[in-house]
Amino acid sequence: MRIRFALAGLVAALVAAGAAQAQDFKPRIVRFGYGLVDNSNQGRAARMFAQEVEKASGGKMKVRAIGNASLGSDTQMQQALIGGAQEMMVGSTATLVGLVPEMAVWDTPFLFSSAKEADAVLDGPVGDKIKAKLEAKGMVGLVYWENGFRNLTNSKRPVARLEDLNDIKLRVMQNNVFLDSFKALGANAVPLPFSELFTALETRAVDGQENPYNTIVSSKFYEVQKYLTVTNHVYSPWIVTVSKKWWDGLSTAEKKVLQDAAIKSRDFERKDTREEAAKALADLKGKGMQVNELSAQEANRMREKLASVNAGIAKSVGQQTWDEVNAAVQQMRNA
Ligand code: TK8
Repeated sequence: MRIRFALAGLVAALVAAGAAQAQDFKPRIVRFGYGLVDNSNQGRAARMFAQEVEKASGGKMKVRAIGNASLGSDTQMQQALIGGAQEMMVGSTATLVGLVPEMAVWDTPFLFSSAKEADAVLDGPVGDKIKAKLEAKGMVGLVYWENGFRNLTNSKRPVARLEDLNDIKLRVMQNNVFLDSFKALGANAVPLPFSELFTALETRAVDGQENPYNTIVSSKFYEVQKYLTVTNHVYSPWIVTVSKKWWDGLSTAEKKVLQDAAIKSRDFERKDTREEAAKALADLKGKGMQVNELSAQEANRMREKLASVNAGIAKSVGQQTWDEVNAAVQQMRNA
């Protein structure tokens, strides 16, 4: 009799535990969109994130990593997140500037001089503060991933001097900092979504573009771009975001699974990106790209021209944000 009671109690406890778990995790499909091809640093990290979420939720949350901008360009996916039609994405912070002006601070030319500085500032208090501004716009920012230091490619000529940019029609991201920066350098800058870039280069609607080595490799830009100039003119972050409409309906346990997996994916993505970038230049040369570095003198001329956009960035992000970010960079440099 006693044993029977004990057993009944145990069963009841197990049922209760099961019910609690079932309440914590509902079966969910999470569409996670991104712009690059499946075989890219973005794709690899998206799949890693998907595995982590599935494992940590006991198979209840299934993340569908959907690349190639199949769900839309960065800005289209943002709108889908805001409206609640898509759950998650990763994309450039540069395309969020229209929603959160402070994001433009990450587009400041030569802001970071190393990945270590970028990690510390993006993952630190000011990075969090800017990320948190997305909530009022209908998105929740989880983590920053690395897109990386950007370099210039084109199909016209090697860019060795600033003047070589003069009649180059250059695709830039859809944001005023990039537009102003390349206008300041003398290029004919044209904003275009990334999803239209390969075709635009192939048909010569534009002559050039700028992106990290990894993307020049994964998007096969080497097939349509002959010249690569090592400029490292800006470090671009990516940011993993969630639809706030959808997020608000999740349990605490579900939110934690996404947050923890996002941090794991960030660490994985940065390591993977850096390893790939370290060998990408040799890859690109092997594919026939002609690579040149800028002389110290030309690099300085470029820096001086680009510094002219800083005042405009400070104004649009607000002096306080500008100062906080620059102080955080300085602190890293002095450490
Ligand atoms: C991918 C873009 C890309 C970015 C660009 O969707 O647009 O050039 O560097 O990574 O976000």
